[in-house]
Amino acid sequence: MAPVGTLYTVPAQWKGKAIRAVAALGNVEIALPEQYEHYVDNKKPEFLAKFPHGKIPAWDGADGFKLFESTAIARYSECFGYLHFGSDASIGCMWREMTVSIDWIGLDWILSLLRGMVVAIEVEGKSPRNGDIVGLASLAPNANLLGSTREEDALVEQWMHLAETEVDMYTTLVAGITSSIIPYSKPAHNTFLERQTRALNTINQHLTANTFLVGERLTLADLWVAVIVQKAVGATVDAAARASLPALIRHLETVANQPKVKEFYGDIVYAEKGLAFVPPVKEKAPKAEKAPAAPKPKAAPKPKDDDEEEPDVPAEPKQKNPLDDLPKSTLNLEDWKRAYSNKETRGADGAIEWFYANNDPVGYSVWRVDFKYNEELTQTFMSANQVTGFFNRLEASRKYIFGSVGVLGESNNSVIAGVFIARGQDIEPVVNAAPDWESYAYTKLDLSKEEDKKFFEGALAWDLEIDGKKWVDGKNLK
Ligand SMILES: N[C@@H](CCC(=O)N[C@@H](CS)C(=O)NCC(=O)O)C(=O)O
Repeated sequence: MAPVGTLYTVPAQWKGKAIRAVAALGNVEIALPEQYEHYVDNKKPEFLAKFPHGKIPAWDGADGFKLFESTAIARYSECFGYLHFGSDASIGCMWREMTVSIDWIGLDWILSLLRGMVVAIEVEGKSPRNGDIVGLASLAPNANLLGSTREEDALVEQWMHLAETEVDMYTTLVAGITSSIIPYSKPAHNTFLERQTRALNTINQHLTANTFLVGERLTLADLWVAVIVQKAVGATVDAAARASLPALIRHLETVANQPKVKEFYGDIVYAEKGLAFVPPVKEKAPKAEKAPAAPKPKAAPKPKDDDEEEPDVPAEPKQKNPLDDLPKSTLNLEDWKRAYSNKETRGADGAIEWFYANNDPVGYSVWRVDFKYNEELTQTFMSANQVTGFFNRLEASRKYIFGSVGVLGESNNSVIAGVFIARGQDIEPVVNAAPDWESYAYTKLDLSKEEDKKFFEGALAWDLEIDGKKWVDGKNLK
């Protein structure tokens, strides 16, 4: 059977995995885009024309139907089918207790469908005629993942919504504040964990008396809750928290290890310790003695006692940046950023070639960047978020710097590394706009040395390898 459509997702996307498992359970073939680069292709006009929100997962049906929002796609992928009169008007998915192998159906059936009362129908051996009511109730007829009744369907929605809004949202928020994408606040961190725990307890309690969330068999609620819990156990639901959630963990193991599900969910990675905020390393010497530094958008968050509230520090007044007083450079960093964005990275007439032809090694320096605390990294997507946070905090230096930094390795065994091209010969005035700049080590690269050149090019091309660890996700500061 030809694919029923294309699902825009990336392999690491949790909810994309769940949608793919739903399709697999229904023996429905869906395609993935031949080429899709996240944060690049989803910003292109042709993607936005189809999916104006510009996010994935996104569904592009072979029949032309477009859909975004993961829960909507998951529900739809459970039916991935449609009913239509003649060849047009679609009715949509429905509750069913049937193994449908319908070629042709009649009006009575459609009416019962509209009442949500469909029961098994088998009308075989007849071809639809022009103008007949033709039903393709489900391309995944055996999955029955929305339950068998209207009530079960509502219960599926209940658990999915709870997991989305009261579990997953807090995993995301905790990841955001601990990686400083959102300013850290201990009380907020505690509140997020408390709220998440409350929802997890509710699910755990239900699963203490029930194998599955709805009825006696696997539904979309199980797949959705499991994928959200799988993400959470690698981030916020650590060993201590899991100890009081045995039924939830048993459920996760059961669901994620179903053969057609495991193919997408992969191994479950359990974090021993939940995500924690790593405060920027403290200055040892007073900074007043140093050369004037780039202005900071905000004062660095002070390391604080556990119970202390985050101080609301006003931004410092703008000063002239001493980097502007450096002799004029022949390298225009904006031109480089454009070349990097628009050209292939490697090869003839590529961005790397452009850089070597236009580099000004006096006006700019090239640096290797390494995160100092790689042993604290857990899930690779969180490390990638950390890089985004670091780049966001370098905003005040954007016109003096270009960055290509990535996560290499796998969850619980990864490093953050990459390169910066920075104005001048000293990295500190360029990067100290970010309060956590000292959490990274900077080594000047000498592009006349083969080894340094290889590192530089690998980081630009996102194919760098360090000690056998391959590049899995990258971010650019442009
Ligand atoms: N509420 C959406 C969230 C989807 C979402 O945030 N997708 C992210 C990737 S995980 C995305 O596409 N981001 C692209 C962007 O922000 O430009 C859903 O559940 O589908």
